[in-house]
Amino acid sequence: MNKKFSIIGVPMDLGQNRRGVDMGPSAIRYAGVIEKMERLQYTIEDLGDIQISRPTREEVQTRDRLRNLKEVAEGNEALARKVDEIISNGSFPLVLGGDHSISIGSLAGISKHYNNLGVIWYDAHADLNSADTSPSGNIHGMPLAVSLGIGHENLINILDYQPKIKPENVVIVGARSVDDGERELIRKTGLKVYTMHEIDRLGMSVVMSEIISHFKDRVDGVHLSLDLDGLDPIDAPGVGTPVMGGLSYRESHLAMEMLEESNLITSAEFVEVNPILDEKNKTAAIAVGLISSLFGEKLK
Ligand code: 6HN
Ligand code: MN
Ligand code: MN
Ligand code: MN
Repeated sequence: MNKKFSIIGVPMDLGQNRRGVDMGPSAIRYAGVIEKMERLQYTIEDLGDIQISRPTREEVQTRDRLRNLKEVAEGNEALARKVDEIISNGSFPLVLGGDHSISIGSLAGISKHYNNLGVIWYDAHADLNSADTSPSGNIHGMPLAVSLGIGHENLINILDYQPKIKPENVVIVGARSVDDGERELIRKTGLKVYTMHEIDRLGMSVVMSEIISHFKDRVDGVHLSLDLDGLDPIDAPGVGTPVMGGLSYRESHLAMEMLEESNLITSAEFVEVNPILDEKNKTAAIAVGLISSLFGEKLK
């Protein structure tokens, strides 16, 4: 794996309506992400945070089916340019969120560098909504659809190309809260989804083996988009949209270790850590634990 890492924080909370997730990058830094990575002997640079502008009061009052569209689009444009630059410099982008709307910018910046980018979407949700199907108007429920080229033009056209990814290159892991419109899109596109049901039946080890062989020799890079709400709220309580019956810390840890061994991952993001809703920064600490496993921390 690439030995040079660039951390970029995205204090974005405008893709949903609970404040606090903008402090996610600080919480993950405070939980020791840099020190951990340095102990793993990586060269690591912290590029600080992308600046996110706040909506005016008038904008907040007139918000509609796409809450804070303007600010979310602008923030993602800036993130996309930064991630693009990181990869051009030969470094591995590690993006810290922020709500999941930031995947729009991450994938825009990353996918430019690949012909066939694979994506692992580790999440309780499918994030496949658009303005017409969304039950909430929250853009953090839309980034996977946007990256497939479905959604508002200001979001799908970031960095002036689309779509960013192809449906056959996407795998969702941990889904247990999927809206009707999302289900229809999954059926239409044939997108690969491992729901909790399949993970319970097969076990995480088999699921990850299948995903790894699905991607091997088919893609030229794999982005891991890990939403901490993919984990069970007992393990990861500090998230804005918790759903019971999720993946355990141990299963997630195993998944990261298997991905590390596969050598497939070329970029990653950890999103939706909300320290205001957390218990003593536990969810940020779990994010750091998973990041360490993904980058090769071994017990012996
Ligand atoms: N996330 N499907 C719901 C919505 O509002 O579209 C929840 C989305 C959650 C998004 O956790 O990143
Ligand atoms: Mn998500
Ligand atoms: Mn989620
Ligand atoms: Mn381990």
